[in-house]
Amino acid sequence: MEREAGIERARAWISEAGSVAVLTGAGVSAESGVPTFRGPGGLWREHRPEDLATPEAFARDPLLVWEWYAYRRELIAACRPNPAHEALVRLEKRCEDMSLITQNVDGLHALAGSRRVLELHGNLFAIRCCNCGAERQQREPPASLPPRCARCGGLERPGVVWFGEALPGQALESALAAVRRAELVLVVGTSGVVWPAAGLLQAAPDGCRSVLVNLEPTDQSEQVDLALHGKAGEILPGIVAA
Ligand code: BV8
Ligand code: ZN
Repeated sequence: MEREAGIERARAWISEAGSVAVLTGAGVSAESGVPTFRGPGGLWREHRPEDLATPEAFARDPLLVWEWYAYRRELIAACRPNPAHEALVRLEKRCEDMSLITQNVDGLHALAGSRRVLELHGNLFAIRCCNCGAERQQREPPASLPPRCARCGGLERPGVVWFGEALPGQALESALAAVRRAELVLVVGTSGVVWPAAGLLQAAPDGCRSVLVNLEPTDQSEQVDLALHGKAGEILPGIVAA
């Protein structure tokens, strides 16, 4: 289908749906300057995730892992929401029941003004004590690396979900419930390879329509009713227009 016709169809489906679940990945923030993980220039091209984004890596070398996160925190602190994030804010305002489920740790949905965001993989600006569990939000760089807990002196870690770790239970349950009651699921800017987030689309009920927005086809393109290829920052403003 021609792109304009696809956008038109998605726009009609969205305006008919009472309940919408949106699943986002790194591609939604690409136009803000946040590097994606697996594409050209993706973060995993230079670093193996198993070297840096696992509890084992952190146990082995907390300073190395923290240096990588400090670099990403600094890069992302300078990034601003783009028209894709902004379109999803408008959709939330208009839609009776919308859930924004994100794998992103950059916080840009909230910064854009989305009120209800389910962060499945945590947040880059959260810092949690490995010893007492105290968690804080801090955008400024830690004074020294690796940071230590002000309460108990324990080693602190980034408040993100690493490979092999369970996702935050409440966020995952709410995400699953949102997809199960959705009349439309919109999947934006994710390669769809990281579980359990990648499995959420399959929880959509019979009769639920599904739309995918991505620069290129992914494994999930086959699973949706409509796949739109192009930049999220160009396509989303079109499909949520009143
Ligand atoms: C768990 C946070 C169990 C930290 C991240 C083998 C088979 C199946 C599963 C597994 C397996 N081996 C292991 C697993 C499980 C594993 C997994 O899925 N591995 C995969 C890789 C095989 N999953 C886990 O370990 C999860 N936990 O299973 O726990 C458990 C249960 C109970 C008790 C204990 C344990 C935890 C996964 C969390 C991993 N954390 N990061 C950090 O950021 O440092 S994952 C990382 O990938 C990112 O955070 C991101 O959220 C996630 C997904 O990536 P995407 O967002 O999709 O990004 P990607 O770069 O891949 O794609 C970007 C897309 O955008 C592309 O398609 C591109 O075309 C598109 N794009 C680019 N520009 C644009 C665009 N689209 C539109 N517009 C544009 N402008
Ligand atoms: Zn502590």
